[in-house]
Amino acid sequence: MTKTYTPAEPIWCAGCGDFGVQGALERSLIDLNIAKHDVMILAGIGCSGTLQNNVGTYGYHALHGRVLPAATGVAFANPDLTVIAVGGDGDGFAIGAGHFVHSVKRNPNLVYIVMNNSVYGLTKGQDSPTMDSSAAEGLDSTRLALSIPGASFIARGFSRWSAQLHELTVAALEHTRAGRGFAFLEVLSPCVTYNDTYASWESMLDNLDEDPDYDPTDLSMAFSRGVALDAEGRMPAGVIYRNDGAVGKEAPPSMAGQDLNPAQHLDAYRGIMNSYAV
Ligand SMILES: Cc1ncc(C[n+]2csc(CCOP(=O)(O)OP(=O)(O)O)c2C)c(N)n1
Ligand code: SF4
Ligand SMILES: [Mg+2]
Repeated sequence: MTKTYTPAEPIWCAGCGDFGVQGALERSLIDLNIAKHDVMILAGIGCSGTLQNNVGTYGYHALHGRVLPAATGVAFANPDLTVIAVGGDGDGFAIGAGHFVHSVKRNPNLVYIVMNNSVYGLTKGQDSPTMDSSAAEGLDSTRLALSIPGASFIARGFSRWSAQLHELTVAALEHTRAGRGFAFLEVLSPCVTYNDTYASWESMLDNLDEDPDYDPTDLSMAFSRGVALDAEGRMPAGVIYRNDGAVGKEAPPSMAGQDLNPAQHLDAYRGIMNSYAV
């Protein structure tokens, strides 16, 4: 029984980028002084999703591709929780792509961390939507998110750049906890077993956080920089876009906060039941 309440040890291969993502998340929750019982981590299916097993907060393992609807439900049902959805690039941008688009658009108050390794790790190495292959160029999720009306926070980290990843995780949590909505953090998190991209990704990244001329509150600058970098075979890291005036989607009245005294609805219930009577 005790095991149920004890976080598991990571099962990732030695060198997997997901260790860095978990470390940054735990450190950020500690730095922001958020109690475990005020956090819920929800995960999709994949090597990345097992992060949820390792952290002693509330947790939920959703169906593959369905972590965002579940997380939105949690955020609406209990707005006092800090809700964090995690998953892989297959989970988020293949089977779950529709949910990703509409979550960015609706802007619920939750953090979404995608561990992008450009491969299906758990199922042993199939191409994912972000993989550059001979068949097709990989999708850039940050530019997809930028194109969706309502986008309020878009950032990219790299699991090897731990100091920046920590800062980005804190910034994402702060965005959501301030009620500004959906904070999307894509972390380049290499899979050493099926797609080891540590060296190639490091050489491709342009760290926007170190560029004094880059303004992350300027949507058109975010787009044009992303497109220009892509043309050079490169990609941005850091806070790509931030709307500090955004307002997270209002939760409908919380079930937990409602007076559920059945007596007050008795006449309505009787009316409904009577309407079925023959
Ligand atoms: C509905 C459904 N379809 C397919 C699968 C098989 N499946 C499990 S994980 C996965 C992809 C994992 O890739 P990703 O989301 O990138 O996570 P990673 O393992 O790379 O972290 C697939 C296709 C499943 N579990 N459920
Ligand atoms: S298979 Fe890849 S993604 Fe999965 S744990 Fe190993 S290194 Fe990480
Ligand atoms: Mg993956």
